[in-house]
Amino acid sequence: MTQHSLILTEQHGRVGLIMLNRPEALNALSDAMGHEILAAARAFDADPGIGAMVITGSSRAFAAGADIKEMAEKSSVEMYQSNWFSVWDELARVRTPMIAAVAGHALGGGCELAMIADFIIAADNAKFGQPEIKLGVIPGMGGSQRLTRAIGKAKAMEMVLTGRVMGAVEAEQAGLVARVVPVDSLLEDALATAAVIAGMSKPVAMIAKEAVNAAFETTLAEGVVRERRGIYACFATEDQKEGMAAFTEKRAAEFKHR
Ligand code: CO8
Repeated sequence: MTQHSLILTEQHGRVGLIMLNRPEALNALSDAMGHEILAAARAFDADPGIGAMVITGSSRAFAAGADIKEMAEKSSVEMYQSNWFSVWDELARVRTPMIAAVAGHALGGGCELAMIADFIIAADNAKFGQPEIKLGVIPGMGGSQRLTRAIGKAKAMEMVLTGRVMGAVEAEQAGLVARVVPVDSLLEDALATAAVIAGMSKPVAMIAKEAVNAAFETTLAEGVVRERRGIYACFATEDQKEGMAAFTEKRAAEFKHR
């Protein structure tokens, strides 16, 4: 385990784990914490020995939002000039698959951080919400966009306009989370799921992530073109040859790039 000032990181085989570690503030996401998370994610991304990542908080709070106390007195000009929150755009560009393992509060920036990850596994006590409107602001880390794409306009609009919090079961039914698991087995489950991904070819997993993400950013026709380019690129890897040879030879694939 490596202790940073606001996060902890660990390596579990080929899985990189990032744990938010600011319990006294329910993991409120300060600017410094954002930079630590980005640096850790980039280090795992650049490491060929890491094939997937998990980001998690505590059983009480994944993250209760961006740090309200840090932002409260900021001016609009300061935010513009420092490009406040752009660190989160950089995190969304990390190419290694990332799972958010969410227990407890995932509010405001916490919900947005979970949605920046590639998918969410939620504990049964998870609570998702975009309560910014109660503070006189709106989501600022992509929440109005990612939540709407994840659960549709009706529910997203209701949550963003009222600040209503959604429990884990509703979040799964709405398509915000992939799966709900008991809080005590959340991390184990997320690490096991990440290990499955990390057992695949890393470049192929990156191409797959890029293809699914294209569905959020482009038209269907453009997305299909990107997918097609992605699969042609797979055929340039040794791992495609190995994966298909292993199938024919009725054995497990031994991917080179994992
Ligand atoms: N920021 C800073 N500190 C926080 C935050 C936060 N988001 N959330 C909790 N804390 C702190 C509390 O202030 C408290 O500290 P202290 O003991 O020093 O008073 C400590 O964490 C524990 O919190 P509570 O005592 O409130 O714990 P409860 O169990 O009673 O309540 C809640 C838990 C319901 C989660 C409550 O803490 C809460 O409502 N937190 C705020 C949730 C929220 O509004 N989040 C959205 C924040 S705004 C945002 O994320 C995006 C803003 C976009 C701006 C765009 C700019 C470009």
